[in-house]
Amino acid sequence: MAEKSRTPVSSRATSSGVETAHEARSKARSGKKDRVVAMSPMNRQRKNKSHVLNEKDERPGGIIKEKSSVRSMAKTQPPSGRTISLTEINKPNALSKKNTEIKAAVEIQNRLTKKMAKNSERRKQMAHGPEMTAQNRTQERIDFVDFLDRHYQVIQAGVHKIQYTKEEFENVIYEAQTIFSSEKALVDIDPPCVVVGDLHGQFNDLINMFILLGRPPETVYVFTGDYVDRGMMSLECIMLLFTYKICYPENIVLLRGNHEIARVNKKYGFYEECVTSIPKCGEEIWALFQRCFNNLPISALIATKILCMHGGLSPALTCLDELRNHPKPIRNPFRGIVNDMLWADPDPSVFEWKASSRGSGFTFGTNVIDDVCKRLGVELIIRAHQMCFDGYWVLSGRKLITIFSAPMYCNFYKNAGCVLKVDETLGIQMIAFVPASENIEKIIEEKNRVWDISIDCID
Ligand SMILES: [Mn+2]
Repeated sequence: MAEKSRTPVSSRATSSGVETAHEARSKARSGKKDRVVAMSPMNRQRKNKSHVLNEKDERPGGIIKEKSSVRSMAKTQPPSGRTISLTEINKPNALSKKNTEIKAAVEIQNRLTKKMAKNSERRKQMAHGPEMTAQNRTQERIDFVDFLDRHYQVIQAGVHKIQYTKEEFENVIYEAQTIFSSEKALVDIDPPCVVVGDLHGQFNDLINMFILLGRPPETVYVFTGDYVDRGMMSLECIMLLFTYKICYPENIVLLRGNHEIARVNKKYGFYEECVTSIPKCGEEIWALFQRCFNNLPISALIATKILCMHGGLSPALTCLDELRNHPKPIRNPFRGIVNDMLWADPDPSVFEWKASSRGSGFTFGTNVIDDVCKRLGVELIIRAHQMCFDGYWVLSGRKLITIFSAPMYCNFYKNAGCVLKVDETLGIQMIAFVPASENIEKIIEEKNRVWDISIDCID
């Protein structure tokens, strides 16, 4: 169990090692339930139904209940006081590293330098649009690595927005767009990697995740979309992710979600955030983002066996090559394979296909999941798009997993967030981020959250 549950998180970011489920249970029995964070889906749902944020009674901490063989839980104890303190952020290397790890890091760095050189060469060769050329002529490029660091430095209690200049927006959007437009609609990627679900502007949670699981290029990420809307810090999320894409294009995949569509994010928060927090040119920057979003890839394929997308399946998805070669940019999709894949939801009660109550895309039954996996030769579908209280939902004999990575969604739900870690042999670990139960009111108030980690393994 302990072996299965070991991750870079437990070895890097924790001081007290791995606690077994048995230990967690006995601790819970003895009344120390403050740090035991996972609970059964049933219990969590029951609790969440009657909770609003200001209630002072029991928080979404609970006792681990092993429900089935699918669910073997272990708990890693984070270092005490796991807030994102500035000291920790500024000293990522304080986490003890063995020599071998340092060597590995140097190798990664060397590989990365080569990739970066290759990529910048590719960018230079690419034909830029007229605006792009004007942009390059008139403006100095920003130092993207410094720019990345700034995102970690400014996050502290009381700082909830980052002020970007117009030049920074333009630089990041144009550079990112150039890279996205050179990617296929279906991106092939090798494991190991971490697959992440909806973020919805929860920037502090995103930063927390990078600190806990490693930042690109050290850890490779596949994000499945919905970076913007709902949350307060969509701009920070998208600017950080785009900058990672610019710096390490081979180590991070950013897929499109249904909220990376103009008609959606005009309505659900992103447009508002742009016009209120960017002086004078908010509308213009919002429009630039939309043009960039049109170039985002739709789907990722990990080691030819795990297919990732934001929403789900489409009746038009009959062949992966067709999807791979789908032309981009894709402006304002409202029907067809791309639209379906951004909007669809699984529903075990549906036989085959049914028009979605969302007003776009379909819901599909488990027989569709089985058929599509067989037809496309994939073993697993990973999608996001629906909030789950445990952060994940496994369907159809492990053929489809839903993940949702915005814990305490909208500061209203008491859900966990979850990401999936895919190893070289395509083993999957679910890493759930559960808001800690101590001082939760204070944490919410300061918009700085704490994640405890629980790790589920599935066979
Ligand atoms: Mn969505």
